Amino acid sequence: MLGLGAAGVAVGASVQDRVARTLAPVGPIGDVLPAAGGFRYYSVTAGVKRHSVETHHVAVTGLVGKPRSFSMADLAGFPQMTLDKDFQCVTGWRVPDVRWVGVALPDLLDAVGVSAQAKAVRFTSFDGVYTESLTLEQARRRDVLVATQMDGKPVTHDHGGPTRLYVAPMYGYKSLKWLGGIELTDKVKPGYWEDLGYDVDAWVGRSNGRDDEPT
Ligand SMILES: Nc1nc2c(c(=O)[nH]1)N[C@H]1C(S)=C(S)[C@@H](COP(=O)(O)O)O[C@H]1N2
Ligand SMILES: [Mo]
Repeated sequence: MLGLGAAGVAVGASVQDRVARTLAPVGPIGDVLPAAGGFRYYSVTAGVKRHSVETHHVAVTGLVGKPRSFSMADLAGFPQMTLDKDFQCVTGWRVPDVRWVGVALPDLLDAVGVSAQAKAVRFTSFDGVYTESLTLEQARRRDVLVATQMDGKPVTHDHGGPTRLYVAPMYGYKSLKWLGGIELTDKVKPGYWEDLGYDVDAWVGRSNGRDDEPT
């Protein structure tokens, strides 16, 4: 493991990034040393179209009282939640202390009214391919955000802007980029990587999911 880490530093981040983009994520491989540098940019699709902040919307549909589509201005009208947290990919890299700002998902859910039959939430990306899921209980955590800012700036296109999901207590693959749709469902529909074998419950470390939830 030390050898791997040292090699990564020696060949330089750019080569390592290219390899990571090509090969990873390949599956949960336990804990390897965090690589030098920050985020990798991951996308399972090529050429994701850009959404402008003027026209972008996040639609909340499914088992809700009143489906609604939220513009960036609508989202800005909600209380804004700030979280300073490490971002960790299951393939081993981690970025310490990233600042995320956005709308706590439970506040959006309350705005549309969740039906009694709803048990889970399905998230869709406007890349047309990537999906994610949470149980309704997980989705009601206040450290699950529809994130609009990252480290003091609007979330960039490459990081999944204008809106990306940020699931603080779970591995990075839960934090779906280019968030376009939030659908309330009667059961969990496993997401893109989960269909390929990743855990549906993606808690980082030994978190039981309740220990450090902010209020
Ligand atoms: N739409 C979409 N969201 C995604 C992914 C992806 O390929 N497509 N990769 C996931 C994984 S595995 C990780 S670790 C993070 C990486 O976020 P970043 O590209 O901003 O570094 O995005 C997650 N969300
Ligand atoms: Mo990841």
